[in-house]
Amino acid sequence: MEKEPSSNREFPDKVDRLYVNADLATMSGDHPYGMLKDGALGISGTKIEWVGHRGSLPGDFRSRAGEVFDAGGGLITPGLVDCHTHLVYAGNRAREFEMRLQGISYEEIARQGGGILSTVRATRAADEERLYRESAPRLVSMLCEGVTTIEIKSGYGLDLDTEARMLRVALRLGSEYPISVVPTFLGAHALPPEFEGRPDKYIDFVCEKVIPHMAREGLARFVDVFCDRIAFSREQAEHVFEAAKGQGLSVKIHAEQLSDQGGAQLAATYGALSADHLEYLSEAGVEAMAKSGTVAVLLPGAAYFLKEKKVPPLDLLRSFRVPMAVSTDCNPGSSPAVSILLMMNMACTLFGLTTEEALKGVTINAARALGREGQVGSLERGKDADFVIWDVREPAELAYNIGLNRCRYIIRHGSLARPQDLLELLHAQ
Ligand code: DI6
Ligand code: FE
Repeated sequence: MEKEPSSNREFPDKVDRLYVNADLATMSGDHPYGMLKDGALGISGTKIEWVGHRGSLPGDFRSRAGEVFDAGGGLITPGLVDCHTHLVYAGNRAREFEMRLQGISYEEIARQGGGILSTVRATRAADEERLYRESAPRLVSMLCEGVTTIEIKSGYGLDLDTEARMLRVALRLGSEYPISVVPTFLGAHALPPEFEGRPDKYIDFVCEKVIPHMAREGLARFVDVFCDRIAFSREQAEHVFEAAKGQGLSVKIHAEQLSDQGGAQLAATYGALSADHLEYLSEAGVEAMAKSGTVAVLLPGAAYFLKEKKVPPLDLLRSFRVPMAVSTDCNPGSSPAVSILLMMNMACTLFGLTTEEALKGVTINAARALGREGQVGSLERGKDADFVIWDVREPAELAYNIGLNRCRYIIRHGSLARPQDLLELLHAQ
């Protein structure tokens, strides 16, 4: 018999607010979804104080709760975590989409100086205010679907000033909206035109000048590298990881998206929190990730948009017990997606995840990919009061619906908002 999650703790003398009349997908313990039917959730300040069955509340719970909130018979999940985005950029690549529809490949467009470099030109030309204004609507769309933690990468500047500007905009988004932003430096995303033919020189610049600057200024928590045949080699990635390590920053990698370069294996030896994409991941790569506890971040939006036929090696990832996360990869070239719910659906239909794996992938496992599993990703006492009230009966409905957003309330650090409040905040700015 699987154990149901329970609070194992007496109801406290006082909580600020008690949420009742909801099922809780706690995503903790070994019960499917950590499901707690007819649960109750007490918060104090910015933290979860108590999680348990409504039936186990003491008789005088009403006088011990500052407020009792009726969740209307809905479902409460942890706040969703989008652990891989390139949300801050200027312009768009609709024109390249049209080219691809005419048969020109993503790699060919990149080789012709389009692709990532066309977004680099637009982003370099945008000042901080414009970058902020172009990025905020994407962020708010995500918030409206219950995302309360988001990772945002740089990588469309490829020079010190623009990379720093992107990360400042990412942090500003996190201070103006109710969302926790985790900034990642992705200087090794593409080779900027001024370093054409000299990739090693660019990597030296990233390692010697830019990474120390980002670390000093507190602009990045992680360092990421795009390791593939149209980007950087394993050796170059290793150089970047050494520099990150020297600054005390953890690493991540875009690996095995278009070909198998052994990038995930390399990243695992550096204790990477995650390796992302992974369609071409080998068994040796899976084994190395299992050993280092590296999370596999699956990005079905990119596979869909690029019409990639190869799927990540799900059976191997499962049998080696590598935690799997799911994310939007929100970016203008390969995944112009802001819907984490749609990504859950695609992870199931395109990659073969179960609906429970999909929800784990955007909660506890995504939190792990950001080293935040102690704070967010599940409904447990002591964690941040970040959760979502959905107007659904079954957690499977979240991955099942296509384009239907049943999010009613978003609670982040204890403060409650409705999707319409967040849209109003956007339009008031
Ligand atoms: N992999 C991706 O899918 C994106 N970046 C990366 O390293 C693509 C980014 C773009 O095309 O703008
Ligand atoms: Fe990406």
